[in-house]
Amino acid sequence: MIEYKDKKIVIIGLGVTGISCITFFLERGVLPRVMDTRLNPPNIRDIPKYIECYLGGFNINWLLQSDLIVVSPGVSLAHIELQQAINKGIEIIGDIELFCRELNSPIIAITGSNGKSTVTTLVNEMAKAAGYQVAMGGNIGLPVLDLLGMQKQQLYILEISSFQLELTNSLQANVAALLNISEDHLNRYPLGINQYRNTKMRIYKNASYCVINKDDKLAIPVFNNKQSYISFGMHDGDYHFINKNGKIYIKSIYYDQIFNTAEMKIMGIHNYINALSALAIVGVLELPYMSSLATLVSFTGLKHRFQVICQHNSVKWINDSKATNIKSTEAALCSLYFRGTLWLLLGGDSKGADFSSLINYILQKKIKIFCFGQDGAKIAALQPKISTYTETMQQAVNKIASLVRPNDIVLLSPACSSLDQFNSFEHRGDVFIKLVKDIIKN
Ligand code: UMA
Ligand code: ADP
Repeated sequence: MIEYKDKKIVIIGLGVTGISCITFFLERGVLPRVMDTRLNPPNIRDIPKYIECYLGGFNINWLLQSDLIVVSPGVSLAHIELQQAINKGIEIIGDIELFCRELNSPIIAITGSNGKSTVTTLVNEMAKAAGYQVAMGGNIGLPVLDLLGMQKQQLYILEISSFQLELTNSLQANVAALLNISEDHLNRYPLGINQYRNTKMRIYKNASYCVINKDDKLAIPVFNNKQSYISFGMHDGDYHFINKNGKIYIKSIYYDQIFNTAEMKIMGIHNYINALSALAIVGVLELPYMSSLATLVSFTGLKHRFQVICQHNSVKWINDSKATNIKSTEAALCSLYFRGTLWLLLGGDSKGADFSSLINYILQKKIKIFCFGQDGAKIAALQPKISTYTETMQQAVNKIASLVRPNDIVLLSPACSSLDQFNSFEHRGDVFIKLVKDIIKN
């Protein structure tokens, strides 16, 4: 455990991470200074009056006078003021690093471009079903430092984003998994996908067991000779699929049983792959296999991930607001069979992604797109014949409602971050659900 007393500490960002960091230091008798580049950050009223706050930018003097800077994941290290602090040799870390320095219990660490929250939750449920006392946190929503305030657990299951990995050096996961790599967050990684990939790879550094995706070359690490690995993949890998009588079964090289994916409530090949990776992760812990398979059957999925809201007048409305990059939207499109027209809502902050491949895929299918938000016009301009631009998602939904016919599907799977017009992907999904409910009431 590290002693922080007598250190000058600055916390940047007043979101949930910043608040958890303030609590962490106050509990250790340290009074941090905090700053946020927004003039009116959401949690400002929760900050005790005796804590010095600087709002609306960076206070370079505070930064350069500090011994340690704790940065929230949403804040890029590329800011010139943070670069100045790095050049002066001041240590800059994130909340996961603080957590790892405090904890000496086993950690399962999960990252990837897509499927993190689904797999993290599945692993958590499987471990609980097997009788483990577990805690789950990280990028999934509950800041990891909040887990320290709870009763000590046998196992910590952490979802970790690339932003958090950038600020973490001491993670020594017992089991680490990089589920997949596809283009995302390129606005934060100006050198391209390799810069993003290298950040994600940090999850494997010092891990005892590496769980690897045999289908994704970009996600396979170079191992050191102290590490063991276990794999999953559609056709190859310790956990894989077999096709039998037109059905997809899960097979492990360690067990005789095969498991019919049709027994799962979550749909789509991407979710069957998520099931493979969750089984591979808990395979390292040697959890009872039948109990983990039972969890796969009972798991109903997470809100805002490809969830059918309702079927009304033979039109299906689906909320996939958590699809914040192109690959996740492609996964949704690959999971749908439809006889009528698919109306796809795309848009928001594209984070610098190139939408050409998605639009080419869409062109081959009977899909009409409605684009909204900050990058909506840019996306719609790629194929104007099949695209309509509206300023807001609300306008798009109302237009679509007047056009749908029986057997159509309306899918919100925006391939973009929500923060240009909403507080979060949950907020965007909840607004969509309310709009749909209002439409079917009238
Ligand atoms: N802020 C600045 N300057 C900036 C950016 C942000 O001062 O340039 C301030 C904001 O004004 C705000 C605070 O920082 O007051 C927000 O901090 P934050 O953006 O780091 O967000 P938190 O509320 O602390 O939530 C973070 C993660 N957010 C991001 O990585 C953007 C949450 O993941 C995570 O659940 C939470 O920590 C707990 O670990 C969200 C996310 O979108 C869901 N993650 C990305 C993703 O999944 O794709 C990586
Ligand atoms: P993350 O936490 O990485 O964002 P989620 O499990 O929350 O992952 O899912 C986010 C989005 O990605 C949803 O739209 C979901 O349908 C889709 N998705 C889930 N798993 C995968 C996968 N393995 N490959 C591609 N897309 C996926």
